[in-house]
Amino acid sequence: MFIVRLPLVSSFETSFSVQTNREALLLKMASDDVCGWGECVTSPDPYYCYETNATASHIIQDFLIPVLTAMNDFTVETVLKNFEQIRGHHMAKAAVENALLDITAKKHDIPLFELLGGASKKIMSGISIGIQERIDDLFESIGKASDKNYHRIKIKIKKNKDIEILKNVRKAFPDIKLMADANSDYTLEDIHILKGLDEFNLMMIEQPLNYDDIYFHARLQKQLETPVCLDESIKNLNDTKTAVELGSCKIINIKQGRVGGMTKAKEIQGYCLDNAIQTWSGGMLETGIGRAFNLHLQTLPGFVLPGDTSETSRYFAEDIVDKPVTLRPDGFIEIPQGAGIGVKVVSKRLDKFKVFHQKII
Ligand code: OSB
Ligand code: MG
Repeated sequence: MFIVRLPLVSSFETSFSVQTNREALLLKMASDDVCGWGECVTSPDPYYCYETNATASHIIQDFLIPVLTAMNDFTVETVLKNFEQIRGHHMAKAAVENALLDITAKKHDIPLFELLGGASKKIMSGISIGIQERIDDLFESIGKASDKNYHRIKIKIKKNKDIEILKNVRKAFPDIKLMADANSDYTLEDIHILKGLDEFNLMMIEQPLNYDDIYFHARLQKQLETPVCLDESIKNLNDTKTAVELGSCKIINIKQGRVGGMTKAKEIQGYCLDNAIQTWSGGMLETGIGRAFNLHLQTLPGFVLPGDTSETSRYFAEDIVDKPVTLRPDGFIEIPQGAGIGVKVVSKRLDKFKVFHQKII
């Protein structure tokens, strides 16, 4: 288990925090001579969800790894079955599942997307731009992203940094594919503000209401033309079914790291596909390891919308893996080549950015 701290090229402000670096918990697992990597999407703080690097480290060491060591023989499916005894902690589970999948694909000498049953294809790009102090800085970031042909641009909003800003952005960029992410900053009492979003032709409004709410989002969606997209509220397939049955959203942001890993994410996208809910792959400012998983995930058929997958240089001056993710001139991203996740951890850079290292078994 490693924790690395990578400085972000620019600070990232949301309605819940300002991040200046990405402190990522990484897992390295070995089986025979094959080595796999997983990334946990937790942060040091519980501001996006209750899991943190410390809780994930505890759950991984004291509960998840002991599940593995108690099994003589296992597959990813049987491991996930045995993980069910441990409630919640989806981010911790995803990190372990990710490493096991990387190993499995490498043992078969196939790319991860093939193991998942995805199609070999180029992946759409998207960028998530944090709340800016000055509107000129926001315009500059949007202009740059638009010039690079990002397939859609998401801006973070919060109360009092919403309608006026979106009005100005739409005036300056009438044609871009645009959406807004509120990270739970509103309640139904703010319906007058949220209804105001309808005039900006947004692809969607992401997670407007409380982080664990599904019911009130359904009341909201009935009153909005703008599609509601759920992020924080969806932790598993059951939440997805609840949201679909209640009509809480038209779109779901599937972060594999948030829902317990690639296998669970695949189940959710399959259910959404059958129920006419569009999905896309979200991001958590992952290092190149987590980003590679997110890229492979998007080869599955449900991922019809561009996700939060940007090029490496949008996040870090130097990442711990090679090759970095880059955008093609048409804005698409290639799936990393090679067995497993297809990116290689550069040990010199791991050493450079490492703030913690512990051997578990
Ligand atoms: O709500 O989607 C979010 C980053 C950290 C925590 C939550 C979110 C985000 C992002 C960034 O929007 C997505 C990315 O580019 O990785
Ligand atoms: Mg979000």
